[in-house]
Parts: sequence; structure tokens; C-alpha cells
Amino acid sequence: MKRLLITGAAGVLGTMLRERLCEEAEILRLSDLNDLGAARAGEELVRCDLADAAAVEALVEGCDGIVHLGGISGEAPYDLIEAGNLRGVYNLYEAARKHGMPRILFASSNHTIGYYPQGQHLAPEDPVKPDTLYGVSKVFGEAVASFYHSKHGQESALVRIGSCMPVPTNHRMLATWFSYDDFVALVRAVFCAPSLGCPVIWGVSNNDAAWWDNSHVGHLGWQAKDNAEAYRAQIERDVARPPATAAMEKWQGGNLIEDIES
Ligand code: NAI
Ligand code: 15L
Repeated sequence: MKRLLITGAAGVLGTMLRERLCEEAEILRLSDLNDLGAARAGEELVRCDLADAAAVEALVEGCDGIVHLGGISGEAPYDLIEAGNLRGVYNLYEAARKHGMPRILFASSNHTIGYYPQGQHLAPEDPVKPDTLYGVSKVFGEAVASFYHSKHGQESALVRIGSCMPVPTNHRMLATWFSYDDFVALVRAVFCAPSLGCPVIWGVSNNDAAWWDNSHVGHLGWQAKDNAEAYRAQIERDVARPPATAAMEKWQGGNLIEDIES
């Protein structure tokens, strides 16, 4: 690929992908509201607000693929979410439509389905049950992607990321953990696949305790390899388990629900 755009590139996952995708394209175009530091060889840095339609149109022009990480990544006041995650996603898809429809990997979230009880196994077609305004905004993003696919043929991977961290750090993450290696492998598969469509993909490692199953996207040639089970003994030894009544133990999206209720 000639030019791959990563939005939200100054964030946690953007910083990780900036390092690990530098061989994936001749040019990485990296964008964020925040400072991105100095450009390295093969990088273009663009500071812009996703809520600014004209800036986003210029950002997308000339790109052959987009990893869309930019936006508010947790619960926040509605106005902030509206700017980054509602207007931002609309602006991105509208810009893509005008500029050749580069394939998009949209960083959705498990918080689209966070009010399902832990332990319930879900399929991508199960109704959404967002647990926060943040989760609602990710449902909106998935809907925009689906609309642009049906109407214009825009291809997107709607990756409902669980907990993408170096290692799982609590009991819930034994189910939700998504390793960096598995995420990077998924990004590569999404942009290499001959045909993508607009599937929901669970951003989760091959965890024994997972609630989500990716057999519907086997044709992408991606198979998550890591397994949070390798960390179970250490988590059970070192991390206090919340009471069964705590949101963290009840709901799939329990970490953010608890943030609000406490
Ligand atoms: P992060 O908060 O570290 O990065 C998000 C970046 O987006 C930040 O650098 C921020 O400055 C930028 N941003 C926010 N509003 C913006 C705007 N209006 N215009 C331009 N840039 C803006 O989040 P993280 O953890 O790196 O996550 C990346 C994406 O993946 C987010 O969309 C998040 O919702 C999603 N995700 C992440 C998960 C995780 O486990 N890290 C789990 C589920 C989803
Ligand atoms: C998310 O969507 C957030 O962006 C991330 O910070 C974590 O809270 C993650 O979900 C999770 O559910 O663990």
C-alpha cells in the first residue's frame, strides 16, 4: 500500500501501531488533535480535529487505507463525544466517499454490547446493548459504516475491541483481552483480504474465557493466537476479585459502567 492513514495516532493504540505498521505502507500518515512528536522517515504528520469536515477531507485525500482510532475512548460528556465520535466518524466516511473509498478499519468497542451479562456468548448479529454514551457513539459509527457500505460500497472492518493492552490485568480481561500481536495481525489481514465487505469483528484474543467468537471471519485468514489464560494464575493470586454484584463482575462492559455508578 502506498499511504496508510492512522487517526488517533498520538493515543495508546496509535502509538503502538505507529511503531508496528511502519513496514505496511510506503507512507504512514499519522493524525491526532494532540502533538505527534517529530516525523520519522516515511511518516507524514497532520494535526487536525476530526470534527472539522474540511480538515478531515484534506486528511483522507491520497490515502489507500485508514485505521480509524481517533476519538473519545471512554465515557465523557456528550458534547465531547459528539465532536470526536459522531461528527468525526461522519466526516471520515464522507471524506472517504469523496476520495476513492479507501478501506477502513473502524475501532469500535465492546461497549456497544456492554450491558449483556458476563458469560453470555454473543454473535455479531445480536442486538446492540451499549453501556455508556461512549458505547452509543460506537454503535453510531458502526451504523454509519454499514450505511456507506450498503449505499456506496465502502468496505470497513468494524472491530469491537475488547481490552487491548500489553497483558490482561484483571479477572474481566481473562475474557476481553486483545493482545497487541493479535491486533497488528488483524490490521494486516483486513488490508490484505481480497474482499472485506463490512463485518463486525470481535477484537479479542484466543482466550479460553472469551464470550465472543470470530468463526464468521475465518475467510480473512486471521486467527488470534494469544490466550489470557496464560495470566490466570497470576491474576487470581495478585488481583482482588470484586463482589459478584459489582458491575465489573456482572456486565461485559463492566469497567466503564462501574466508573459511572461509583
Ligand atoms: P486513546 O484515548 O489513547 O487515543 C485516542 C486518540 O484520539 C487520542 O490521542 C486523542 O487525542 C484523539 N482524539 C480524540 N478526539 C479527537 C478529535 N476530535 N479529533 C482528533 N483526534 C481526537 O485511546 P486508545 O486506547 O488508543 O484507543 C484507540 C481507539 O480504539 C479509540 O477509538 C477507542 O475507542 C478504541 N478502543 C480501544 C480499546 C482499548 O482497549 N484500548 C477498547 C475498545 C475500543
Ligand atoms: C474501551 O472501549 C476503552 O477504550 C478502553 O479504555 C477500555 O476501557 C476497554 O474498552 C475495555 O472495555 O476494557
